[in-house]
Amino acid sequence: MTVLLEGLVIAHLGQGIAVEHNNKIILCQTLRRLETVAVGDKVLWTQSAPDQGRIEKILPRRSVLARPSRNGKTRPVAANIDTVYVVFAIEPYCDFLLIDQYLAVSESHNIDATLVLNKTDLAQSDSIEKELLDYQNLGYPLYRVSAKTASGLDELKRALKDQVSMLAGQSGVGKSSLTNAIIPDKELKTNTISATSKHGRHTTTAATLYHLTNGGDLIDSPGVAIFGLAGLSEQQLAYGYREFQPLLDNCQFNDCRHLYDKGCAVRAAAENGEISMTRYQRFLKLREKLSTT
Ligand SMILES: Nc1nc2c(ncn2[C@@H]2O[C@H](COP(=O)(O)OP(=O)(O)O)[C@@H](O)[C@H]2O)c(=O)[nH]1
Ligand SMILES: [Mg+2]
Ligand SMILES: [Zn+2]
Repeated sequence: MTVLLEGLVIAHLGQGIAVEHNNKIILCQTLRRLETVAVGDKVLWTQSAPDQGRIEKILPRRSVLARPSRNGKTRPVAANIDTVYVVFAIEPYCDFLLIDQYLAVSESHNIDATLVLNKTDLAQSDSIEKELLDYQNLGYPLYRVSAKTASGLDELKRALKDQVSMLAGQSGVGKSSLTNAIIPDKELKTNTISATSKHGRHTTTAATLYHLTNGGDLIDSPGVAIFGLAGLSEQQLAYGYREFQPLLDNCQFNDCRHLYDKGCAVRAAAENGEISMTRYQRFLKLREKLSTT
């Protein structure tokens, strides 16, 4: 009789999938009929040889982020994420349109989102504070940190405890610096995973799940376009602006685009100051971007 064991997918390797079970890493293959396994997936597997196995089943996911693949399809990359930490900084510059995009994608995938302002050791600008207050009023937590001086990092680490998290943000804001500060033994762990795969190497461009010292997991996924707008519908984008949610039913028409539509409750709320006008204007920009992706 084959015994089904439970495991956690921590990385894709050249020769298979790294599944963690009882603190050991098992190199697994998947059944052909199985849908694509993502890092963070809980799976059932059977042993085929010492430290080798076959994934038989993917257990139900709390959440999943996918990247676009061929033929307009998507490919799951990271599963069971609880919170996305949207990292931004005064330098290169605060891209609030991109921040909104990350927040909207997270919201529409039922993943919590938290803001992380990095590089607080540099001179800050007052002009961004009003935007930040708007986000906080919407219930998004904000952490102010510096990967360089370690300021604020203890608070951030406490927030990462006991959940599965991922960092997101444009290039240059300090995601790698923060990841290295949060996971000081990252290289060692990566090498351990690589050692599992005798033939193929573990590519650092692939998503990898790391356990944090004080509990909780961080999925590191460099260069993966899982926060793109592709795959998001207009309705999902509107829903992704969480302040729109209670208004959406009040629009006069069911198929309201929240543009210049007659009786649009969202536009009205932005015009009379009930919701942030700058957020609404960025929604319109993202909406336009949607139609061209
Ligand atoms: N002044 C300052 N620079 C930082 C900080 N964190 C990262 N950097 C610098 O910002 C640049 C980009 O950092 P990196 O971690 O590679 O960003 P990533 O592209 O988001 O992974 C590097 O030159 C880092 O040294 C910080 O807290 N303060
Ligand atoms: Mg990086
Ligand atoms: Zn509307």
